[in-house]
Amino acid sequence: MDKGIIFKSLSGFYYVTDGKETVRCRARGRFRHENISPLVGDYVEITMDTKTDGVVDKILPRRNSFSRPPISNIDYMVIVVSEASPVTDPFLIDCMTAVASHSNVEVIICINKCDINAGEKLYEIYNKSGFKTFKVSAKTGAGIDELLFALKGKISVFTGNSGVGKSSILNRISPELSITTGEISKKLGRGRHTTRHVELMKISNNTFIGDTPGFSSFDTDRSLLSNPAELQYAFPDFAPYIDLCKFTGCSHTREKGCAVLQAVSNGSIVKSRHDSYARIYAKQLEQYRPWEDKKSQR
Ligand SMILES: Nc1nc2c(ncn2[C@@H]2O[C@H](COP(=O)(O)OP(=O)(O)OP(=O)(O)O)[C@@H](O)[C@H]2O)c(=O)[nH]1
Ligand SMILES: [Mg+2]
Ligand SMILES: [Zn+2]
Repeated sequence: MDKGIIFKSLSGFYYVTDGKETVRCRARGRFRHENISPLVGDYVEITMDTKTDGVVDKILPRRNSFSRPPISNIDYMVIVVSEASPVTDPFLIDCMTAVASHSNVEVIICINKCDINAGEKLYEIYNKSGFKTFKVSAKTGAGIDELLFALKGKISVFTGNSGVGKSSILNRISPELSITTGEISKKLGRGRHTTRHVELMKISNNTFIGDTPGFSSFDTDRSLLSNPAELQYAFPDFAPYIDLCKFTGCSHTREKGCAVLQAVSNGSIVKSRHDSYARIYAKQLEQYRPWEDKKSQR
């Protein structure tokens, strides 16, 4: 094998597959000197040392990368949510969609536990806002085939609040994975999350899915605390109205005659989406330090 994708990183070794074989690799010392770490999701060139072991020589350009969880080249961020216990707060979903948008990752909303609660409220919000939205049940298997079909040939990462059923859906997709799942409430003293490390599971030839522990660990600070003027572009459902808004530098939060606010009041933009935008915007204004923003130092 001379090239492949890193699907697992453990104790300083990178596990590379070309879809057929797996090679356990070290990274060239050069990477450490240049302060670069190979990431799960990286496409790499390798040199074989023995039949089973090799060295990562080169990391091909990444289309995106995250530090928490450490992963790259994601096609889809699958935000797993639920209206059964634990109920997902739309504000958290909107933070994640903004992060995804900033990082050039497409979003899929996956409403799980539909055997207990059909998730109509969340479906209404996200389907209407233009996101691919699926209703599934890891327990009964309902909707899982449709979800899987959408993920074919892509690298996807599951994120979502702890206990929402990310690992359970993966087990339903591929029972032989046997990922540990569990009730958070019962795990006293052993840490909150069941899922700890990041690994891409190979579902079929070019289809990979990564499980991650709850929302809190996803890389949110980088994009959410950046320039407030850019936040509007992280809400793709606002796009047609941003173009119509005639005020330069409009915050779309209180200006009279703002086209975005008008779209919210006539129902073209879902109100909870705009509420989240305004909440993140206010937080950004509080913390924004223009003199620390590289782009404004030009
Ligand atoms: N009724 C029902 N229960 C589910 C469903 N999916 C998952 N569960 C249960 O919800 C609990 C949590 O599921 P996990 O798959 O561990 O949740 P997770 O999102 O991976 O949680 P973390 O790894 O902590 O982030 C388990 O007890 C599952 O059996 C579902 O579709 N219906
Ligand atoms: Mg899990
Ligand atoms: Zn406006």
